[in-house]
Amino acid sequence: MKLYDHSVTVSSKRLNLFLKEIGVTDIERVEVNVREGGNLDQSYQDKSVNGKVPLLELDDGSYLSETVAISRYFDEITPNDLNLFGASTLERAKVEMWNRIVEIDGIQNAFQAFRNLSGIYSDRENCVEAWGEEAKLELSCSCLNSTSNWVSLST
Ligand SMILES: N[C@@H](CCC(=O)N[C@@H](CS)C(=O)NCC(=O)O)C(=O)O
Repeated sequence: MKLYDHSVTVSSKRLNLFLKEIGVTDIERVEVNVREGGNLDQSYQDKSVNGKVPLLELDDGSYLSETVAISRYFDEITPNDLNLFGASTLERAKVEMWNRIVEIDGIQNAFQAFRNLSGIYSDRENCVEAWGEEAKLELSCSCLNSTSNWVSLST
């Protein structure tokens, strides 16, 4: 197996935190500098359905994209009793609920605010300042900013 990632990015950090937690340390890695366009060339695009990092290359030559999908894969092939995706029907449903809220209301808005306001990917997309401002506002108004929700997230 080979993991393509760019360690400074949020999605790679998110996956690497998960891997560290379940004790996966000995995986071959390829650093793809997405900020310099390392993910834009055809050979990378051919491997990845969304053209982003992280990306896992499996031993049979197939590929898996998306942080949560890759985390789930490692969780199932790595013996551990942490049950980070939940141990019961209700726990698994709650993990799924929070994952979707964090991704849709949190990470997506944070990404759009960062990308559109900083212009970091202006080599590959139109950066729209108003979109960045709106995403920043959405993030600050989202249910993720409620202290009581943080308490239930951690329990
Ligand atoms: N939903 C995807 C998001 C992946 C993603 O957006 N990765 C960013 C880095 S955080 C990336 O590769 N950006 C390069 C680009 O958009 O060209 C996941 O969780 O894996």
